[in-house]
Amino acid sequence: MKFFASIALLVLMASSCWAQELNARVFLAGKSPVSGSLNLTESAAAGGVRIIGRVTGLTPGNHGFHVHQFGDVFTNGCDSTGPHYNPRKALHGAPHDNADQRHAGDLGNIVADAKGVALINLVDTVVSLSGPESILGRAFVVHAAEDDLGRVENEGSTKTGNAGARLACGIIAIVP
Ligand SMILES: *[C@@H]1O[C@H](CO)[C@@H](O)[C@H](O)[C@H]1NC(C)=O
Ligand SMILES: [Cu+2]
Ligand SMILES: [Zn+2]
Repeated sequence: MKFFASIALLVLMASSCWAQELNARVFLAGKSPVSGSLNLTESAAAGGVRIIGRVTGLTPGNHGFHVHQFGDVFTNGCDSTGPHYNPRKALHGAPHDNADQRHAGDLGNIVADAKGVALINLVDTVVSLSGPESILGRAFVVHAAEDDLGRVENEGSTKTGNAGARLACGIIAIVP
């Protein structure tokens, strides 16, 4: 009996370890009326990081949505968060491009409705909340213009997707 009990305990411990989730939260704000929040969960079950969020105060349509390199929203607001987070020295791309053909931070566009509200619910398989390419402590940025996903023939497209001004941003923080 004791033997089976300890096996059961081991299995329980192992499965709670595998089932471990990592959570993070982001509050988006800036000099514009745009604001919002994001909840991030990394789990094996999701196959990556699920991002659930709501952003308000946008103009209707597509807005570039990225993880930028630094969580520095202090020096000069969203402008001091640096370039798109790019640990693999890739060109700018789309979320569905493979990991070596996009910036890790390239999450494409969020879409605002006629009232300027964008609801986000996506899973990304490139960003992570753990390991050497973790995005914790970096920042999300929401842009004024549409991200062209690196598909247009100009220099801006391969760097930023021509997504324009940074309307709101927020540091990616660990939560329970
Ligand atoms: C994020 O999670 C918090 C806490 O559970 C919840 O109150 C909030 O509504 C969530 N945000 C979104 C955008 O779903
Ligand atoms: Cu950006
Ligand atoms: Zn990029």
